[in-house]
Amino acid sequence: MKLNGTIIKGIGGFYYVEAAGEIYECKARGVFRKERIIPLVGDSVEITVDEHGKNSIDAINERRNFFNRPPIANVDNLVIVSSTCDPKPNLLIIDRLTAVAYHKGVRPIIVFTKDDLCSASEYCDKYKKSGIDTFVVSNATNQGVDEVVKFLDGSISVFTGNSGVGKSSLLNSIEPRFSLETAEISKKLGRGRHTTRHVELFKVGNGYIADTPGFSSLDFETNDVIRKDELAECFPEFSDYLGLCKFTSCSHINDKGCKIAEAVEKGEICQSRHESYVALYNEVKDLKDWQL
Ligand SMILES: Nc1nc2c(ncn2[C@@H]2O[C@H](COP(=O)(O)OP(=O)(O)OP(=O)(O)O)[C@@H](O)[C@H]2O)c(=O)[nH]1
Ligand SMILES: [Mg+2]
Ligand SMILES: [Zn+2]
Repeated sequence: MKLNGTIIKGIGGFYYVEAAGEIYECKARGVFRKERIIPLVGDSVEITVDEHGKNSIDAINERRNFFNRPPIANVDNLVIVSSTCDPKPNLLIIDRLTAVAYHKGVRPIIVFTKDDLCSASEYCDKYKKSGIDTFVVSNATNQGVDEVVKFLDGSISVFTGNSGVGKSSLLNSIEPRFSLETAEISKKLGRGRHTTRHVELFKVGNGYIADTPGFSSLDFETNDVIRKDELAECFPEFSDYLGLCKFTSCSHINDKGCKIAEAVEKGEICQSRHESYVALYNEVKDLKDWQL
């Protein structure tokens, strides 16, 4: 029997495909390995269901988009989860992820967790001002969780963020029957233990939400490089000023007659957002086309 479905999880060479309301354990056909195509969670696939349970993924439909980190395809919303404390937000990571999302045509959303421990208002204001949909929750009291659920309904959303920020906890707040494993922060290390070990899509309302393993700030790196001339467009709050700078070659760092630098000076653009822009720009400024 042939079916169309969605990969919801991949573990140890097996892929779990939801098709026609059932979940099928499948192996990818050898041809993918030969062509070095790695099926991703979120992939829309054609499968053959075998009487003896030897199901196979026969074809992967074209991806609308995909991320290397976390590895997932066909995403509507990249939900950047960040805790107000334990661990504190890393603004460069948040800003890198929002830029990568815009670059791929995916909507970034920021959710600040642990509002019961430390207030999220300072962070929330910063990102709302920057034109990014931002929510505040507490997984301890469930405050703010309903708004997130409503906002994400009907789409495919992916939770990403450092280890220990509360991605799995938030999914449990959304749907307690998921009972995902969560961790107490390892205070001694100053960062969370990696609790979640694989990417998995969960059905929530009329959409899906993926839990993913967190990363630690230290090993954060991305293959999703944005060229320097495309970077400013990945900061929505820059858009009103783009094209108005004195020089068309403006790098929007501290160039003479730069309208973006002026807007930062006047407090119209958040300074930390501009600092992240400069950091990301400096990472890629010397890369040659062939390195991208
Ligand atoms: N007080 C409080 N604690 C929270 C909140 N959200 C999560 N926690 C705690 O933070 C710790 C880490 O939460 P997890 O949900 O495991 O974090 P994670 O992002 O899934 O981490 P990884 O799976 O390692 O990437 C756990 O001890 C949670 O109980 C919150 O809103 N308030
Ligand atoms: Mg987790
Ligand atoms: Zn400029």
